[in-house]
Amino acid sequence: MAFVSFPDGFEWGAATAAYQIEGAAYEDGKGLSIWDVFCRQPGRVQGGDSGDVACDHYHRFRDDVALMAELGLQAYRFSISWPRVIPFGAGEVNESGLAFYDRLVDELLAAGIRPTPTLYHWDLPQALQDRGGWADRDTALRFADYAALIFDRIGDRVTRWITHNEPIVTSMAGYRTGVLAPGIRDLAITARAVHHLLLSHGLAVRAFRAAGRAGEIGLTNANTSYEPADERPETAAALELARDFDTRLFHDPIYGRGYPTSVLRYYESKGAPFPIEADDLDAIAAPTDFLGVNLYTRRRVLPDASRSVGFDMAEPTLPLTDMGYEAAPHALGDFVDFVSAEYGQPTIYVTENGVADDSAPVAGRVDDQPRIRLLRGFLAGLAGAIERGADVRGYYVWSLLDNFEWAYGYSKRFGIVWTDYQTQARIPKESARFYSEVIRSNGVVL
Ligand code: IFM
Repeated sequence: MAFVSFPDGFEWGAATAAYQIEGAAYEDGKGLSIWDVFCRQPGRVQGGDSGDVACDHYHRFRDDVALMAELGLQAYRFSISWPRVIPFGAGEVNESGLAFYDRLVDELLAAGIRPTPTLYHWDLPQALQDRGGWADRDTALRFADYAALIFDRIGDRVTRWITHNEPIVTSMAGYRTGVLAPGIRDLAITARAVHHLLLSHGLAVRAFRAAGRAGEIGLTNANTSYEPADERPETAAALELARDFDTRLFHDPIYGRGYPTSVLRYYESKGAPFPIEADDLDAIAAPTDFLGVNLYTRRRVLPDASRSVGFDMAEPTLPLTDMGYEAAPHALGDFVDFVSAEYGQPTIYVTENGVADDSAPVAGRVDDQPRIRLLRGFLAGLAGAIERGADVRGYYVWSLLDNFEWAYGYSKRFGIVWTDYQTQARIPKESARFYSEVIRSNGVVL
């Protein structure tokens, strides 16, 4: 048995998102989001599920914060529902919605837990989607207004902000493959969405600096740790292409490098140019304070000349989790090594990492050993990356609670706390106890 410790002051948290846990989809003046609409379209979400009630966190947040405190959490990442606070995305502000986030922030602070809000975790006001959503440049401008409103309202108490959660998923799954809301499949619209998402991030960062609030702000993306499937030089080239289309597409512009040429060429060759206007790239590169890293797995890359992108993914070789992801404990440390070296050792928070595992209660106990095993490995890898020089300051497990897993409905359970969707009872799983001990000892036993 070995004990791997984390640096003093390392911060341990858990993450959730508004649509996945809040419920109260039609209460207190909240406007419609694209997810309210998407869930009602037949065949879009497994089991016809929706976030109408979800974990009912909107009504139970005080109990949930008390549970976080019992677990010893030091930080809590949640998202703000844009249509809850600005029902039509622009214009009229919903005071009851703002008051909810006021109360949540106060409750967290009273429990000694750092609030870490994400401004956008996929629930765009439907009124903005009706005008084109992220394909429309105006959405980026409205996002900056919304961000300024939130900075103004809770910026006196919040010291860590995330602009967007996973713009790669918002754009690719929302507008290219159409598996997530708004369910569009169009490459030209995807290119516009990518650019306007990043632009909105940059404009929000500028609004944050203009507001003169203390604290740090950054963007969180979804990442995969790519590995070459074999030792051939053409595989090494394919690996770099995969990184261009994934990590670099969303990180290079943030770090002032513009879009990767390979990606721009691909989109242009398909008649889907990025709608870049003067000053956009400067706005997108507005200096941030940290990089948020979400990571769940690795993928192995192969060259594939028959595909216009020039690469493909090899078949998995590791056991799969309930999400069908390879159980690759080394992936987190590997990715952090890569991204840290690639962008000059930025400050990093791991803003999501976790495991889908459907271990269920037996006599009131949820013994989710597969999750614990994988979390242990992820954390050991992360400690290694820190040891090798990455500036990682904190980690948020995904997720605090089992919740609405988007197109999978309630069929996937990522929580360290079991949610009984019938009674809304919460049962901390064995992984919650494991995580509490990680926090208490600031390290992990291997
Ligand atoms: O549930 C999602 C979350 O909303 C975004 N990142 C990945 C999680 C697990 O799939």
